[in-house]
Amino acid sequence: MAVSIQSAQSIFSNMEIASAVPATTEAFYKLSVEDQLALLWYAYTEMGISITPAAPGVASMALVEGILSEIKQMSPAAQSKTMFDLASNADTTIGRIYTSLRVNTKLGFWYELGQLMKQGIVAPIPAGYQMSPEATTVLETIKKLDPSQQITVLRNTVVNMGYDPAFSQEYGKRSAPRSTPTAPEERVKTKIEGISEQTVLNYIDYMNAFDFTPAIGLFAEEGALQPPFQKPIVGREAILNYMREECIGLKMMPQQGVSEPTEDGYRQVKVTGKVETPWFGANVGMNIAWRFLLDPQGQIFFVAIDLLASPKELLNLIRQ
Ligand code: EQ3
Repeated sequence: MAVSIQSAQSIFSNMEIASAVPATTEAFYKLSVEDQLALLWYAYTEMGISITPAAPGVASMALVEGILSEIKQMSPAAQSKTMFDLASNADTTIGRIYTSLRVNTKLGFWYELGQLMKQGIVAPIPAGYQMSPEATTVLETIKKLDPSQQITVLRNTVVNMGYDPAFSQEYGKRSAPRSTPTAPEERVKTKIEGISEQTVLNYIDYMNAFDFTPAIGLFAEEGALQPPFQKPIVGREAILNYMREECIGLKMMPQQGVSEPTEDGYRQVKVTGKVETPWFGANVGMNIAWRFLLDPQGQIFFVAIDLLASPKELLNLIRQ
C-alpha cells in the first residue's frame, strides 16, 4: 500500500490522547454566549494557574493597544457588548481586527482585558450572574481536567473568537511575520534517549531556537504537520506560516523515543516529552508525543503532535 498522509496518521496510534479537550470544547460551544463568557471568567479566576507576566513579550501588543484603549473608554454596557460580539463571531470592526491578529496577540489581548476586568476598568461578569446548569457542568468538567488540558480548552476558545474564525486557520493563505532566531552560541543540542535520527534531533533544535526556515527544510516538499486535535497542515509554505504564528516561545523537552523501519524505506519515530508554552512556563508542562514518519531521504513526510491523556503515556513507546 502506498504511503499517504492518511496512512501516516495512524502510526503509533495505540496511545491515549487527551480526548477530554475536544469533548469539553464541543460542550462549551453549545452554551449561550453569555454563559461562555461567564464560564471563561470563572475558569480563569478559579483554576489557580497563573499566566506568566513575561508572556506578553511574545505577543505584538502594539497592534491591540488601540482597541484596548477604545474599550477602556466605552460604557460598561458597550464593553460587555464588545466581548459578546467577539465571542459570538459578530461582524464588527473590532471582530475583524481581532481575527487578523496572531494567536499570541489574541491571547495577550484577553490577558489584558482580564486584568482590566479584575481592576474594575472593564465591565466584569455581572454580579449575581447565574450560569445555566449546563454551563456549570462544563465548568466543573474543566476544573477536573489537568492543567495542560485546561489551558488548551481556554486557548482554543479564545483563538476562535472574532469575525470569520475559519480565516485564521488557513495558514497557507497569509504570511506570518518572521521571528528572530536564538543566537547560535545560545543554542543547546538536544539528546533523546533511544533516538539517533538527525532529522528528529535537528527538528527539536531548530524549533527551540525559533529558527523556522531550516526547520521547514527538514520536511518533504509535500510533507505535513498535524497539531493536536487539528487536521494536517500540508506543504512547506503553510507549515512555515503555522510555525511563525504558533511556535514562538515554545520550549520543547523531548525525553525518550523509539524508531523502526516501515514499508518502502520509510521510518517511523515516536518521541515523548514535555512542552512549555510562554504563557505558563514551567507551571504547566504539557505531556506530548511527536509521531514522525520519515521518508527514504530522511525528510519529514509527516509529524503529528498529540497532547497525551496522562503522564503515564510518556512511557508508552510500544511500536505499532
Ligand atoms: C477575561 C476572561 C477570563 C473572561 C472573559 O469573559 C472571556 C475571556 C476569553 C477571558 C480571558 C481568557 C484568557 C486570558 C485566556 C488565556 C489563555 C492562554 C494564554 C492559553 C495558552 C495556551 C497555550 C497552549 C495550550 C499551547 C500549547 C502548545 C503546544 C501543545 C505546542 C505544540 C507544538 C509542537 C510541540 C510542535 O512540535 C509543532 C508545533 C506545535 C505548536 C503543534
